[in-house]
Amino acid sequence: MASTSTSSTRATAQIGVTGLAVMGSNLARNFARHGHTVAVHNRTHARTKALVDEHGHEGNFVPAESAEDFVAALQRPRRLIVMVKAGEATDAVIEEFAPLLEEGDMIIDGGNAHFADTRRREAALREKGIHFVGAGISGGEEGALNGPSIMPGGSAESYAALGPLLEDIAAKAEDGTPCCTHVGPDGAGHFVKMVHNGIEYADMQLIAEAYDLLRTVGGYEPARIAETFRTWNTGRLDSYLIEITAEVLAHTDGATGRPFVDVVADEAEQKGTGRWTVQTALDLGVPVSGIAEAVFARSVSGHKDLREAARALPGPAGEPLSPVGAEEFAAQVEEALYASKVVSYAQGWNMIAKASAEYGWDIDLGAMAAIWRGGCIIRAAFLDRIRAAFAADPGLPTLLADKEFADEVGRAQDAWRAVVATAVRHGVPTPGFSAALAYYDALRAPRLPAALTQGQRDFFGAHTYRRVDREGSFHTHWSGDRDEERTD
Ligand code: 2AM
Repeated sequence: MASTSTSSTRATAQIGVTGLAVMGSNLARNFARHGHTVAVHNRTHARTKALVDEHGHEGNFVPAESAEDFVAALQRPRRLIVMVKAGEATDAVIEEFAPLLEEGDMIIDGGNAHFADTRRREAALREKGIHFVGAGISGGEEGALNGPSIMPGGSAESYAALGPLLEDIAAKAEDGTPCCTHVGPDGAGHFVKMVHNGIEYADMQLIAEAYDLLRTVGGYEPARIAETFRTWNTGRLDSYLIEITAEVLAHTDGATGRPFVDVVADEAEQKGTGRWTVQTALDLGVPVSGIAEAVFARSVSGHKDLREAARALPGPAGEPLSPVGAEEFAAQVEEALYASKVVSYAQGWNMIAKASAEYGWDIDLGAMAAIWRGGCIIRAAFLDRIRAAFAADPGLPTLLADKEFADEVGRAQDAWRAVVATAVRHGVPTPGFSAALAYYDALRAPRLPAALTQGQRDFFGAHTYRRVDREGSFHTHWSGDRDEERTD
């Protein structure tokens, strides 16, 4: 039951949550429902009061009006979760609480912080002996309450004291294991959360393209497409995003009686984690074309002015397929969707591997798949197979090199090519499917035209090239005798 806090508050709470908007409140309730005593605090006390008034019966809450009371309510080492809007608010809260904490205490940032901010905050607090844990939390409001996927970074020492509590409230995978693990030092947790969101963007874009093709080329109505997705959801595409897609497509708008999807403005918005993923991938030099195309596709949709200006451009006169042809086509789209999905996950995992090496995080790649099996937005049956692929070979250079995935994608390639070709013929934009297929073809190509690119670079900028038959760097005297010189 809720008790009233005073400045002589006894330290009874195992965990504290400050920032009690929906995510923070739900996380606090999740801890309380699991039998933990939770200190709760919010800049505006009314929110704290509302939480305890409405949900006090769910467990033990210790409401605190002042920062001092909040800190005093926490058992040591103190575990203080911050659930405020990422950015300046996080720094403001850290500034407020850090002076009240002691060595060994922990500040856990459960917001969607940029991993570079988390690295900065972790380093600054480490100097004061305070652990700073950037924890990615996925699953939205519902997940926060009933079991999210949690990706904590920070020191191993902090995880020893914090991990069991987080694992307690995290989602559980089908085999019962918690969807929470220590990802790695400093910003590793927020980094993988960012990539999780990037993969989510790619998944959503691929699903949207599948819908567009079924509708525009296949001639299916939204309700029929919902049925198709429901069927796909019983197979290898079994996932939360496919499941909710079917729900959205089956929904009829109450006001007009039209399919809901037809009354929504077709301009996709974004909060920024997809963009961060692509910006970071560019810095790391990792090709995440599936995620990039997804971010750009949202951007294109939002450019009303450009779309308006281009509306009169001619397109092909593609007729919808016959009913029999449409069914065959739908089966091909399932294959294209699956193969493209494997590619975008392969790219996401490459990005995690590269960052892990770059920052010395030593991330267990299979464990990331394991903790995304439940709770989070990209949860899917298929993640257990990614876990298994890395368990079989922790040094796997790409998911596409795993025998099972390689066989499956190889079997899908004819359908995949047919779908992309059909999309092009009908003038349906499929940047996700197309980019994934181009990546697949680029990786398997025995020779790439990059050799020509190198020649051009050497021609205009003397940038030099390497040869296939000899060691060293070379430059050709393009403007003179065209003799070759070794430059290293
Ligand atoms: P509030 O209720 O006092 O506005 C989401 O906005 C949550 O973050 C809310 O709980 C909000 O508190 C809190 N928040 C936003 N900015 C903050 C800041 N600078 N300091 C403390 N809490 C903040």
